[in-house]
Amino acid sequence: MSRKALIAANWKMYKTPAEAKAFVDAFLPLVADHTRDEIALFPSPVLLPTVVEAARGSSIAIGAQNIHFAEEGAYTGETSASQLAAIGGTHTLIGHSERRQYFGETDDIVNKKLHTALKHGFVPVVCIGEVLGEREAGMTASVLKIQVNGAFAGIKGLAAEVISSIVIAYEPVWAIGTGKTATPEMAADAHRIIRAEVSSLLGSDVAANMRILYGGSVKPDNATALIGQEEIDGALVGGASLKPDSFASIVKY
Ligand code: G2H
Repeated sequence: MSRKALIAANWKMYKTPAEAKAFVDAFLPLVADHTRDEIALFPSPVLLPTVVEAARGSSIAIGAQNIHFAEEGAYTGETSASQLAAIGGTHTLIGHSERRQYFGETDDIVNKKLHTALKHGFVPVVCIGEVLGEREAGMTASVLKIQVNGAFAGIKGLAAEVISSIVIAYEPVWAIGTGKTATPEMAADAHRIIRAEVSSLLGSDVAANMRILYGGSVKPDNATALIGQEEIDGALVGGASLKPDSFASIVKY
């Protein structure tokens, strides 16, 4: 089964509009000939119009780091799917561990956001992963299964072409921004667990086609070993995506 890799930059709460534009202007020439993989940038909401405009005409996809599940309403500080679509965003992260840890996002909220994202035709990147204590307690597989089941509740009834847009990002929380990376074998093991759970929930064809990215301290010097794994279909990159040359070298792993 051949799945086109997605290499995605999660800029978190970094960059001004001027810095974001300078990144795109420098980055586009570095990947102009790169067609092997899909590339996406996930900037802060305030940067989205600038980045969409700077990347216009390129094959780079632009997405939000978060959307609200409601269509609109009195949700101070939040961004709706319609607002994202209106400024040209096509992708969204859902349930990043920092959203779960600092903003109280539960599997139920992740599930609601996934339904909203799919309804609006976005490519949703659903983030899951275990914390250090769970890994050390031998709970990695059970945590991942609970997160997959929670995120995908009610998804089975949707049309196949809608389901096929879903991407999962496996991000072991203990490897995020810490410099610690899961070994390629550890990551691949987790991806097999996730794919098996998707298979039992949504069927083997859906599971075989679903892209599962790895995230957590991906850098130019470990990208090849990680993304080169048969089970790993790309990367969600934080710190090492902030500089054009660094992110371009990960794209070209
Ligand atoms: C994990 C990752 C991007 P980093 O959060 O989602 O960040 O590469 O800095 O660990």
